[in-house]
Amino acid sequence: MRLDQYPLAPESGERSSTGGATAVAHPNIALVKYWGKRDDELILPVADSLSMTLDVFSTTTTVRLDSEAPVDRVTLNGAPAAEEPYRRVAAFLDLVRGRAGRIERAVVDTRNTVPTGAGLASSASGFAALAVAAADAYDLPLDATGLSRLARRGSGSASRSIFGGFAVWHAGQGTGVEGDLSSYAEPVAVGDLDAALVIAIVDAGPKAVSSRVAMRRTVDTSPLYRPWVESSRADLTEMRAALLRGDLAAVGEIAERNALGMHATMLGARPAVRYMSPATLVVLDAVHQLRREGVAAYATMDAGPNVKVLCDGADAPRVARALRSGASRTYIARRGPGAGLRAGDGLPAGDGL
Ligand code: 2P0
Repeated sequence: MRLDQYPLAPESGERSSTGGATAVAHPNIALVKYWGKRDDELILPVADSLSMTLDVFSTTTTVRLDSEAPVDRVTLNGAPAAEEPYRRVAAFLDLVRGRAGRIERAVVDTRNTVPTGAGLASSASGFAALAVAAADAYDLPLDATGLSRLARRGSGSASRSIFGGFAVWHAGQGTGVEGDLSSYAEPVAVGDLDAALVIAIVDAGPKAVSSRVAMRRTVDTSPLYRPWVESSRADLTEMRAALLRGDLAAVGEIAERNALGMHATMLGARPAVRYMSPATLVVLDAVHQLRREGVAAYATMDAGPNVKVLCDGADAPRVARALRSGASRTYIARRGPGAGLRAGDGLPAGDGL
């Protein structure tokens, strides 16, 4: 038994003297899902969730302070950010400035390596990288827990991308300050496990309903929501035990039923939200066929039609081949590192990156 081998986020104790910082973070895939908030403003979830941080599709974000600038400037992959992402990044910077007692505006440059049009969300890696870079640039001293709480305010799932390997995001208790202080992620102890996630892209188009809107509608209108939350709490307890045992089959079974249950809550919403497409079901059938052939492969899906298949690292190439019946592209991901500062630009180095 060990805590995960990957480094925690660095404490942002190393100060940059240049008024800027660059950070790198990776996306994570939840094996026990976050679906539903009890507080939209503070991004406090209804239940705990648990994820694996990936070693692919990193986000690199640079935050430079500009004391002359009247407003923040934000570029995404080299182009000015659209209105909605700009608003979210500027609101996040306001939060950091408020905590740090600073007023300078920032120039934010974010680059995602997730393939363009792959239909994979980048808000987890995006806000984890922004939290680490902005905290350093504004001299806000935060440990890994503080960075996780801060990243949570940008996007809930970003709280988990502060950590490498497997991480649990605690829902915490209460609302207001009590809720804010008690809701953060931390690493999960795992046994001997060579887990891979094969990412099957079935549809690269933009989603019809954002996960934020779908989540709220599900909590407010789906009669299936509360029962899923109850079963998800039990899934989390069982998942932690399965990870500790290094029991990939149990981890996969729990992850698959948790994801299907989450999608059932959305189908029960009024009006229904359906992210699964016919191609999603073709991939799910291929996963069932793999199991019939004796391969331990288990599916999970997020707020979109793409499928991520958990399997042993040694089986990943075979699983990827089998999924191509329904998927246009596949990628193999393994456990990746936590978010951290990047060396270069005269800025201090982050741990392990
Ligand atoms: C998850 N998802 O646990 C779940 C499963 C999608 C399905 O976290 O509103 O972008 O910014 O907190 O983190 C996607 O939601 O939502 C997500 P906000 P977020 O990974």
